[in-house]
Amino acid sequence: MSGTTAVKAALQAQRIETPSWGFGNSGTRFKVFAQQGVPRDPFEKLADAAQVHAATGVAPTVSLHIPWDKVDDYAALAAHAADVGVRIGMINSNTFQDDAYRLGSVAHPDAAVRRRAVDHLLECVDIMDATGSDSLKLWFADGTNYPGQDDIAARQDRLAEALARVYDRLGEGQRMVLEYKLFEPAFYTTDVPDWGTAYAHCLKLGPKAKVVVDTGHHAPGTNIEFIVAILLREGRLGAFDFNSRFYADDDLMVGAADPFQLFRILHAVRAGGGFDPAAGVAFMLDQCHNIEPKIPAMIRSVLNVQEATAKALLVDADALRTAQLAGDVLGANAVLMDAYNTDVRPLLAELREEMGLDPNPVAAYQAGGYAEKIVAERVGGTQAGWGA
Ligand code: PSV
Ligand code: MN
Ligand code: MN
Repeated sequence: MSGTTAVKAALQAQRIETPSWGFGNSGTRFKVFAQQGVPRDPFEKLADAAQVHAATGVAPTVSLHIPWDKVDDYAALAAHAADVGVRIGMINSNTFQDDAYRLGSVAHPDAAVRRRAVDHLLECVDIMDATGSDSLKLWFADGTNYPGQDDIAARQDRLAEALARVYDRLGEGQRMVLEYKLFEPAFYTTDVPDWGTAYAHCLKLGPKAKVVVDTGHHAPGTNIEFIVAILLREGRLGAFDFNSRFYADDDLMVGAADPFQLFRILHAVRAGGGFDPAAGVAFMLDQCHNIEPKIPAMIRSVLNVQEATAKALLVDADALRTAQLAGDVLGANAVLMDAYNTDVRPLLAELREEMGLDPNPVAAYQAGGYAEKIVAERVGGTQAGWGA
């Protein structure tokens, strides 16, 4: 296989999962700007996600968020997904929107609240069984706002106990992925604030527990590619939640704020063997588009991941290794920059044509009439759950 053919094959094999909540109305805590034509139920969210897959050919799975995507019949939802051309991906739990969770969920001081949270997580595993999903994605809003509010270590004990109960419930072929976030909604301590805490819990749990790196969940200046390299090396990188941030958890389109950072991250993925399906790394988008049209923004995000992936795949690994081993600092850096500065859009356009797709997925979507159809058909779309 020539170099270009191998790069194209890897790009064609890459899968990028979209989030159901990225298709509903969303906003900040100041305002939700409702958009016309947004989905009214989980079935319509899947239909919109299918448009992203139809345009890009690499986004065949959709993450659900429970209870935002609660339905009576999950088998019917999975069947509908298949009808529109996608599959159900990860099941995201939600232990942050009930009044009971004011002081946390799985780390709450009250055992009754912890039980309620664990019951929800177990219900999510039931939904995995019913939909055929293989991954439970956990993000906890747990933490404290004031020094002394609760015991830091005791909260870790409660968290570990809850995670162990859910881990034990996982079936054959199922896994859990644990996401960390530096801060927010808690401001003093967060119970899973960083990759080290997530990794420590995963290590204790066992091989079916892995870490999620949400690119928006770090302090400014954090070297995310270093974290990626370490987690891959330890076999504990479970998934990415891709998005961009300028200040906090802004959830903007991935690759919009810092395309070079995205490239560096994906270079670390490649260097650590993370594009090999056997590594089990899921590439997902976790974004909410508040002011821009949602489906084209999701398509654009998929393209941004593809462009950064293509550049990472174009890094001349042999030349890089030679320069590194020779201590050629400038030469090694130049190998990386050459790849980053390559315009990969023609290569991707060519690949799409080979896949029977339009070379310009955003334009193809816009010309397809779907946006006009949903505006006409759907009245009263629901909010994704954020920023009310
Ligand atoms: C909250 O920060 C968050 O954005 C996390 O990144 C989760 O993955 C997502 O919400 C969905 O629960
Ligand atoms: Mn996330
Ligand atoms: Mn987030």
